[in-house]
Order: sequence, then structure tokens, then C-alpha cells
Amino acid sequence: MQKILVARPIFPDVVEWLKQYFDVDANQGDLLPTEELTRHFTDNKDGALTAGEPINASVLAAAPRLRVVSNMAVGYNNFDMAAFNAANVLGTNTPDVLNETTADFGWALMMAAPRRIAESEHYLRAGLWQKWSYDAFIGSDLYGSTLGVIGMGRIGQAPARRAKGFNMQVIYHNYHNRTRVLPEIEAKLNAEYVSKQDLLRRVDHVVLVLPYTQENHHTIGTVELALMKPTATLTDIARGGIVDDAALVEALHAKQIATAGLDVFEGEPNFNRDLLTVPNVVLTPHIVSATEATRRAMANLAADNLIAALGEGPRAGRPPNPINPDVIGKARS
Ligand code: 8YV
Repeated sequence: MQKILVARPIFPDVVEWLKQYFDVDANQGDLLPTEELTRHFTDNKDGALTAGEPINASVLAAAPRLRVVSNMAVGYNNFDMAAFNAANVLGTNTPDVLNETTADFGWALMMAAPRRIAESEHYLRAGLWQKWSYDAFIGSDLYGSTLGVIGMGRIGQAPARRAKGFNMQVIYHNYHNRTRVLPEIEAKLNAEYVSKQDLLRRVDHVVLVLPYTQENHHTIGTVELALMKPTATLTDIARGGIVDDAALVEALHAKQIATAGLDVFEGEPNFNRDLLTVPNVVLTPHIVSATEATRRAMANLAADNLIAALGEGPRAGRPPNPINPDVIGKARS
């Protein structure tokens, strides 16, 4: 039987399902630090199921038999894909199943931040509410405003679809190496392609939905924040590192923009604690895909990918979501 590692706790029934095919080392305890992760791989694993654990050249070197790593996430910046390709190791991810859940959560942040829901709830809980006042927690509208999507991919199109119901104008920009989406998608979403600078100048609410790559590091920093309206909202449901969190703290304190909703952070879970000094932000601990149905769909897809990539099950040899399909069938190097 081939051996696999499940690198962190997942649904127990998915572990049981994997046990039908593999000898499973199921780490159902706490998260594994990298060194310990590496030690698990020296035990000749053929595959692994991860959810954000960093898999780099040194981890792969410790795992000479490893042929596939299946990430339970759509983003795979935890994989060093150059190292995967050099070693002929397949990476897989879980696209599409989380698009709508992610968009819903982004929408929730985009409503909560400008309407100051978290900030005003803290005020109420602290017993500070004494009277009604015409200007207490004044915010800005979503309905009829301009939405800016940076990263109009599979997920980015989902908030753009929601914008119709809010009578919003949609403008978008794509990131490194990508330009416009197909004209029929633009027409359907009624979305206008603009430069990043134009988007930042015009937008009332901007949502970031782009993958983390070196080129996208600090897509939003001091310069970009300075272009935005003082009434604007920034929503980040992408990845830590897309926004320069220190620059954002400064911009919020200086009231360069009105507010932000953030689910992802540089260095998470050890995020920049200066964000806690800013009252007008909504901060959540990377829970964008956390609904029962979506997390189940992600876990099932991650298991499907692993089973198929290791030549088992009904899709043997044809995993649904290969990131680097060129390595399929090549000997591990
Ligand atoms: C994951 C995510 O839950 O899919 C992604 O890329 O950001 C989240 O939905 C998280 O990354 C854990 O793997």
C-alpha cells in the first residue's frame, strides 16, 4: 500500500476514505512546524494532503518517493512550484468549489467595514451607548457605488455578479501577465477594464482577489493607498502579502481611506498587531472559505486529487486539478 501524510486535521470521514486506498499517517493533532513536517516525509511517503504547509526544495529532498502534494486550498503559494517541477512532483489545488462562499464573505466584509458594524458593536458591548446621534458611526453606501475588483478570475467574477443586485458600477484590473477577461464575460458582468491607477482613483469599494506571487507582493502599498478616495473601503480576501499591512495601518490612521475589511494578513497568524490600534477595520482570521459545505467540498476535492494522482480510484491517473500537469507520468527526480 502506498503511504501518505495528511498534514493537519481534516474531516475524520475523509481520513477514513483515504485509508481505503493508502497507509495514512494522519496528523490529527496540532499544526506541524516545517522541521517536523520534513521528518514525517523521511518515512517514504508517496503523497501528502496539505492546507497551506510550506513545501519547498528541502522538504522535497527529505521525501525521495513523494510524487504528489494535494493542497486543500485554491491558493498554492505555499508550494515552491519550481522545486516541484525540478523534482517531478505534482501539485494539485481545489479551485471553483469555494468561489461563491469566498465572494459571500468578501461581500460581508465589504458591507461590515463601511457600515462600521464591528466598530459600533464593540462600542455597544463596552456599554458606551447613551443616546442616538445623527452622526454616530456614519459610513458610506454600497448600493449604487463603484466596485473595483483587482483580480477578475474565477473568484473575482463572483463579487462582480453580486454587484448587479446592488446597482453598482463595476471596474476591474488584472494582475501581472493577465489583461482583460473575455468580452462576453465583461458584457455579462457589465465590467469595465481600467488601469490599476484609474481603478484606485475611481473606486468606492475595492476587493482584492488575486493570487500571491512575487510580482503581486504589495500590490497595495503607500503609493496605491494615496490614490484612493478618503471615503473608500479596501477588502482583502486574497493572501497575506498582497497588501503592505504597515502602510495600510498608516493610511487608516491618517484617514487616507475610510476603512478596510481583512481576512488575510502578512505573516498570519502572527499578523501586524498595529492593526489592532485602528478602530475602523474589520479583521477576521482567514475564514473566507469556512462554511460546512465548502470546507467539505474542498476536503473531498483534495482527497479526489490525491487518490487519482497516486493511480487509485475511478479517476486513476487523471487528477481533476493538476497545477503542473507536465510532470504527470514522469519519474521522480
Ligand atoms: C483555505 C484559501 O481555507 O483556498 C484558499 O486559497 O485561502 C482558504 O480558503 C486556506 O488557504 C487553508 O488552506
